[in-house]
Amino acid sequence: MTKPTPIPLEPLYELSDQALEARIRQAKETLGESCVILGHHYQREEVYQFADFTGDSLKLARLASQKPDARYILFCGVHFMAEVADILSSPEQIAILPDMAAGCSMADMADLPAVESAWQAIGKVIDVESMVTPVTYVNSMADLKGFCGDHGGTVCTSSNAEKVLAWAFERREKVLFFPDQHLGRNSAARMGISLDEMVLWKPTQPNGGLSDEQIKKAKVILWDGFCSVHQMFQPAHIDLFRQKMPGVQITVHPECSYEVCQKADHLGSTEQIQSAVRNAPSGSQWAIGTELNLVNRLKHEMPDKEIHFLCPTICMCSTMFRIDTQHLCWALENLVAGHVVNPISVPPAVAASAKKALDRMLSVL
Ligand code: CIZ
Ligand code: SF4
Repeated sequence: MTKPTPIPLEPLYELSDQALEARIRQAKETLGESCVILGHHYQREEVYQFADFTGDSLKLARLASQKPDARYILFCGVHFMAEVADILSSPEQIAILPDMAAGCSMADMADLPAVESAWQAIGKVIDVESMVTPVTYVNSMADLKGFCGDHGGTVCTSSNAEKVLAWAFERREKVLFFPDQHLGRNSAARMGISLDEMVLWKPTQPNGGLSDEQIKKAKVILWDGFCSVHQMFQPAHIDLFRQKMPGVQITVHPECSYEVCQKADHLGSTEQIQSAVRNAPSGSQWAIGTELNLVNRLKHEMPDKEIHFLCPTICMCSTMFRIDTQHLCWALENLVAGHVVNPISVPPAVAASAKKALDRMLSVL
């Protein structure tokens, strides 16, 4: 049998929005239960409307694993999210990322060779295997989750970082946290760990830019990574809102800086921000510090509340934005034609190690 030729992407850019949407609907209907479309909170509206399930990365990956009839898991999100869906789903299921260029700049800030060399360097100063638990934010490559799985470590999300850190400290006295310094710092600070007990590991500098003494004294070693979207929010933006709107409640994502999180009224993951605002009384005023698409959606959904974007400039996840209706249509129509484009397949050995780390996280939720 000859292999079907993939349908090309380019001609889809010549279609009108209506024509494109009609074709997506048609392909979705033809595929029926065999394909589940997942839409992350940061996804643009044109794509989000086609999602069968919406949520944060972990909720979506777990939902996909509970849908064994769905042979295809089309993840409208970014690369690490599709990897987690692949790891948590059954071997028969195939995770698809409609555009392979939809990565995460934060996830790219820590790679396996750099983390392994940090582990070795720390190991020259202290007994790393018995003293340090590696914890990776879910926004990381699968092989880093595998590293954590193989070294007694775990994974966290922005919803459960404090619980996961508590789990880690029950086992070993120190944590190496990557790639996001802010989530690590903000979560540890909320557990009562002082900033003096945290150090920043700079992967491009010898010994992470730290003295042996600093490594010995630290409780938390934070990787020097960050989210380019959430770092745009500044303490001055909060001051401005408080001046203009004395009753405003400020809620921000823990990927924002320590200074911003300290000034906010509430900190939370995308799911937590969403429920805080949904559960608030009608007429309440909010300024929200997270990705623009989510804030705009909440604004639209709750016209009875006054919802503002915390930053005066646009802060959007430009990599998530790469998933457009053209790529969604292209991926779906290729499935209809019997061709899987952009499958995300984590090598089995890496997936097994990463699953150990993910299972440890799921056991403490
Ligand atoms: O895990 C997720 O989906 C991300 C990236 C953030 C969040 O707070 O949900
Ligand atoms: Fe990555 Fe930041 Fe986009 Fe989240 S918002 S997916 S951390 S680049």
